Amino acid sequence: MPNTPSKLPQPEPPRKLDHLQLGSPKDKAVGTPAVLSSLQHVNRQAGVQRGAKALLRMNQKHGFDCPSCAWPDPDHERSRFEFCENGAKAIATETTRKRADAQFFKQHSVHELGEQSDFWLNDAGRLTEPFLLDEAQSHYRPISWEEAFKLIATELNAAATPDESVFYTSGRASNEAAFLYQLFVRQYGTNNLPDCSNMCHESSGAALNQTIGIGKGTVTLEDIETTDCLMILGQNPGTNHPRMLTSLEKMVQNGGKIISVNPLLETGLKAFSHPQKLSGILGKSTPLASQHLPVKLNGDLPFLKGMLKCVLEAEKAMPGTVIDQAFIRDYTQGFQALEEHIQSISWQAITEGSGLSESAIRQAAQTFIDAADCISCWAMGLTQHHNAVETIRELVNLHLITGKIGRPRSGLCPVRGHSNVQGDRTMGIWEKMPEDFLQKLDTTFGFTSPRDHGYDTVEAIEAMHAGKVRVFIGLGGNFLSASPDTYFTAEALRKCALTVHISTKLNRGHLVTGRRALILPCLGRSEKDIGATGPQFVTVENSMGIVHDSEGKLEPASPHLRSEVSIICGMAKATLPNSTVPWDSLSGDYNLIRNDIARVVPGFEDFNAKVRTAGGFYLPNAVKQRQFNTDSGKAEITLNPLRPLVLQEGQLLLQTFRSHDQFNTTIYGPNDRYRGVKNERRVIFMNKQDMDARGIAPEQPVDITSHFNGETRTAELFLAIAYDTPRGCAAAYYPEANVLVPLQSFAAVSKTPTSKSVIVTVKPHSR
Ligand SMILES: Nc1nc2c(c(=O)[nH]1)N[C@H]1C(S)=C(S)[C@@H](COP(=O)(O)OP(=O)(O)OC[C@H]3O[C@@H](n4cnc5c(=O)[nH]c(N)nc54)[C@H](O)[C@@H]3O)O[C@H]1N2
Ligand SMILES: Nc1nc2c(c(=O)[nH]1)N[C@H]1C(S)=C(S)[C@@H](COP(=O)(O)OP(=O)(O)OC[C@H]3O[C@@H](n4cnc5c(=O)[nH]c(N)nc54)[C@H](O)[C@@H]3O)O[C@H]1N2
Ligand SMILES: [Mo]
Repeated sequence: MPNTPSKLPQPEPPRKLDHLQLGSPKDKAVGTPAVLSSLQHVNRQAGVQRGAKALLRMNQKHGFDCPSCAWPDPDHERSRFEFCENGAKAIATETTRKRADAQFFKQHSVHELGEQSDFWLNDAGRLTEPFLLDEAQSHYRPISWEEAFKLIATELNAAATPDESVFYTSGRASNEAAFLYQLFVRQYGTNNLPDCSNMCHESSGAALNQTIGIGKGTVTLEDIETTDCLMILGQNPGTNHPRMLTSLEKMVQNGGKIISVNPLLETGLKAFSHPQKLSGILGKSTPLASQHLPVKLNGDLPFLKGMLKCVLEAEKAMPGTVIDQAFIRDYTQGFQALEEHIQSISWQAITEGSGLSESAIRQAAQTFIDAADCISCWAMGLTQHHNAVETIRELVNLHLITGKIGRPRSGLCPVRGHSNVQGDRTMGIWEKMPEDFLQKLDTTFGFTSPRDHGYDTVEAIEAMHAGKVRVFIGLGGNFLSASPDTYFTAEALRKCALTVHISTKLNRGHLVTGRRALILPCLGRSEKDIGATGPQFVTVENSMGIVHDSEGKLEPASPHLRSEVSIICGMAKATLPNSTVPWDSLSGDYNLIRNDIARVVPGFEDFNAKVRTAGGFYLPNAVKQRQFNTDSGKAEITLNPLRPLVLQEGQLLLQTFRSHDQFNTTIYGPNDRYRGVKNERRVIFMNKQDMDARGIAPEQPVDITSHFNGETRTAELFLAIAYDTPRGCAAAYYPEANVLVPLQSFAAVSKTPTSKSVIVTVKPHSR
C-alpha cells in the first residue's frame, strides 16, 4: 500500500486528553514511594530476575553506567544500590521483555504508528533487527545489515558534496562510538555534526569557554558535599538528577546552605528523605533549600545583577572583606567596567526584571557573602533563553569577583543532562572543533579534515528544509521530537532522500522520514558486547569530568543487534573503501580505539591503563589550578546588558520542561508525582490570577498560541492547572509543547532554542 501524502504520520503525539487526576504538589522527595515505584517499573518491564541483575550492576565499579543522567558516582565508597528511581526507569525501559520486531512492523503501518502516543511507541519494546521503509511504502520491513550499509554508502556517495549530509548525535553514545563517528564523518568530508548539546548546555559551554577557558564545570562531588553555600538555578534535581539529592542532604547535614532560584518551588528542593537509609524509609526527611527565590522566567540576569550590587556594596562598607582583590588583580580582567555597569543598574530594573523583592535578593546575597565557599549549579532553566549566554556569564562574574572559583569547595557546576553528553564533546562531536584537535586527528590518521564549520541543530533543520541535505543520520536520540518547531522540522526531514536512526527503542523520529528510512538497532548500555577479541567495555565522562568504564552484563535483547561501534565501522567501511582507518580491527577490539583516542585527545594519555583503575580518572581541568586558558590568559569579567523580553498585553511566558515520568522524549508514564499531576501530559501550569484574568476555570481545556516575529503556532487541547508559579509565567511538558517553539528563536552566540521562554497567549479551547 503506497504511503500517500494524506496518510503521512503526524509529527506530534495525538491531540487528545486522558483522564487527569489532580493532587497537591508533594512536600518532600524520594523515600519509600520512590523505591516502590522504581521496582514496579523494572519488574513490569524486565521481569524480576533480569531487572534485579541489571539494578545491582548499575553504577558499580566495573559495572555499567546508568544510561539516564550525567550525575557522578561517589569516588570512594559506593552503596550496593547506586541508582535512583529515574535511573531504574531508564533501565526498565532498556531491559524490557517486549520487542518491536518484524511481526510488529508487519502489523502496523507507519501511519498507524503515528496515531499512537509517545508512551505507546516506547512501550512497543526493543528494536530487534535492521528495518527499511522503502520509497512510497507504508510499512517498515527487515533488511540485512550489509544491504543497509550499502544503501547508506550509495546515498552518501551520490551527494554532490559531503556537506549535503547531517550526522546528529544524542548524548548517550559512548566515547569510543563518538570518537569513531566523528572520525568517519570528517574522513567522509564534513563537519555537519549537530548534537543534542546544541539544544542543551551549549549556552554554558559558550559562556564558560569565553570567560574561564574551559566549557566544563570546575568542581567535584566532594566539593559539593562540603561547600558552605550552594546556589541551584534553573534545575530540578529531584526529577532530573535524583542522586544529586543524596549529595545535597550531606551538604546540608555538614552545615551548608542551599539557595533555590526557580519560578517553581520544586519538590526535590524542599526536603529529601533518603530511600536507602533507615531514617528515610521511616519517613524522616532533611529540609533542603534554606531560601527559595521564585524568580520570573528569564529573570535570572536581573537577579544576578542584584547579587552583584549587594556584593559591591558590602565591599564598600567593609573594604577588603567581600570581594577578592588579589584574585581580581592576578587572574582576571574587566573588573572596573563591571563595577561601573552594576552601579548604573537601578534596583527598580532588578526587582521588575526578576520579579523578586530587594529584601529577598539581599538575603540571598548575604548568605553568599557569609559563606567562605560557594558553588553554583544550573541546568536548562538558565541555558534555554535568548540571553542565556549573558546570564551564565553574569553568574561567572559573581564567582570571579569574590574569588569563589578554582579552589576546593568553590566553583561552577553546569549539571549535564545525558549520561555521556560531555564525553561526546570531548571526543570531537561538535560542528566547530578547534584547530588543534583537527590537526591531531589529521596527523594520526593521515588525511585532512574539513575546516569549515558544520551545521548545528538549528542550521541543520534550516538546511534540510531548504532541500540542501540528502542524508540524515542520527546516532541515538529523537531529532524530530527533541527539536523545536515540530512541524517545520518534520517538513525538513521529509525533504531528505534517506533518514537513518541508530536506536534502541522505537520513537516518533522513525515515523517522519525521508524518501527512504532505515532503523539500525543497537545494543544498550546494560548488554554484553562481544567483539573479535572477547567481551568489550566502553567509557563515558560524567558531569564532573571523570572518565570511567561501562560494561554491559545482560544478554542482548536480540541476536541481531550490533554495538554502536560496530554499526559506525560498518557504515564507514562501506562508504569509504579507501579509508586510512582499519575499521574492522577497531570494531573487534575497543582497546585499539582507546589507543587512537589517547593519540588525539588531550588528557587521555595512557587511556587503556588509566581507565582500568576502579572508578576511573579525572580529566585535567586547568581552572582547578587557577589557570585560565582564554585568549588573554586571564579570566574574563564580562558586561552583560539587560535585554528584557517585551510582552504584549495578555501574553505569558511559557517554559517547556520535564515531568517526573520521562527521559526527554521517552515517556515512561503519564504521571508527574512530585507536582501532583496524574494521568495527563497535555496540561499547562498557570498562575491562578492569570487563569481568572482570562476566564479560564481550573482544568478547563485551553488552546495555546505562541507569537514570534508576527508568526503564530498553536497547540490545541491542554488542561489548565492552577499552580504556584509567578504571574505571567506558565509551564507545559516537552515534547508536547515543542510545536510552539519557533525555530528562529534561539540564544545569541550558542543558538540554543529558547525552550524556556516561549511567548504565548492562552484561550479557552474552541470547537
Ligand atoms: N529523569 C530524567 N532525568 C533527566 C532528563 C529527563 O528527561 N528525565 N533529562 C536529562 C537532560 S538531557 C537534561 S539537559 C537534564 C535537564 O534537567 P533540568 O534542567 O532540571 O530539566 P527541566 O525539566 O527542563 O527543568 C528546568 C528547571 O528550571 C526551571 N526554570 C525554567 N525556566 C527558568 C528560568 O528562567 N530561571 C530559573 N531560575 N529557573 C527556570 C524549571 O522550573 C525547572 O525546575 O536532565 C537530565 N536528566
Ligand atoms: N521544548 C524543549 N525541547 C527540548 C528540551 C526542553 O527542555 N524543551 N531539552 C533539550 C535537551 S536538554 C536535550 S538533551 C534534547 C534531547 O534530545 P535527544 O537526545 O535527541 O532525545 P532523547 O529523547 O534523549 O532520545 C531518545 C531516543 O534515544 C534512543 N536511545 C536510547 N538509548 C540509546 C542508546 O544507548 N544508543 C542509541 N544509539 N540510541 C539510544 C532511543 O531510540 C530513544 O527513543 O532535547 C532538547 N529539546
Ligand atoms: Mo539535555
